[in-house]
Amino acid sequence: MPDDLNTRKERWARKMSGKDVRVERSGERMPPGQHEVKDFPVLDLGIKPDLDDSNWKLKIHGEVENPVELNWDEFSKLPKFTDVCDIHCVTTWSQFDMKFSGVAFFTIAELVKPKECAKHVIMQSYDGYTTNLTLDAMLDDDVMIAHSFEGEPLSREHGGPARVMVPKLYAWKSAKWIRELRFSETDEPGYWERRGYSNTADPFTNDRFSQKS
Ligand SMILES: Nc1nc2c(c(=O)[nH]1)N[C@H]1C(S)=C(S)[C@@H](COP(=O)(O)O)O[C@H]1N2
Ligand SMILES: [Mo]
Repeated sequence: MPDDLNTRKERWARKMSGKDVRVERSGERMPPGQHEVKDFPVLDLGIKPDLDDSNWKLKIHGEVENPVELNWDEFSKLPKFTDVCDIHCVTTWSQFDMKFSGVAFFTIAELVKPKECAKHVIMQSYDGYTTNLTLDAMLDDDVMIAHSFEGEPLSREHGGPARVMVPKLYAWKSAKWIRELRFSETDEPGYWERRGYSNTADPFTNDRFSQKS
């Protein structure tokens, strides 16, 4: 199902050229069991961390050659791109044509240089939330650390100053108020993954819950 890394890298390079490019997919646009909304609902654990340019930091570490801790200034200087994506929440709402700008996860990976053994990325947020994905899923060309939505700085309720966006998967994989990205050899289920939600979270295969009984 996923394209090979070179194909994604080529698409990513095109995105970095400055045009707004829609996330590419084929087939039906609305995943099974979803309905369309227009009001960008807010969903989280109820804690909305008070962060701004002065106290936000992003630590990127684990199985990498070059671990870094970026402050806002350093993060802001990384190359950015804009993408238009659809968002699918497991609670059945989907919203189309959401325009986010941010730093591609590809750019982050090139900066820290994952070791050969790195296979998973564990995301940790300022509100205590965690979620996990394979490095392969994170290296899709549309995955970004987003800092703006529709041309405005990302609001606090939607995870500002910066959140992960993984548009092709259910939105619980898109950690708001991102604090740490840890590259790992082994998988580590996050907050919802430990509570029965799917590890892979693909809306198009109705992949909502863990298969384990
Ligand atoms: N830090 C953090 N990120 C989070 C969550 C959370 O509780 N804390 N909730 C997740 C869930 S379940 C969803 S559906 C999306 C919702 O993002 P939104 O509030 O911007 O719509 O954020 C995800 N990221
Ligand atoms: Mo959610």
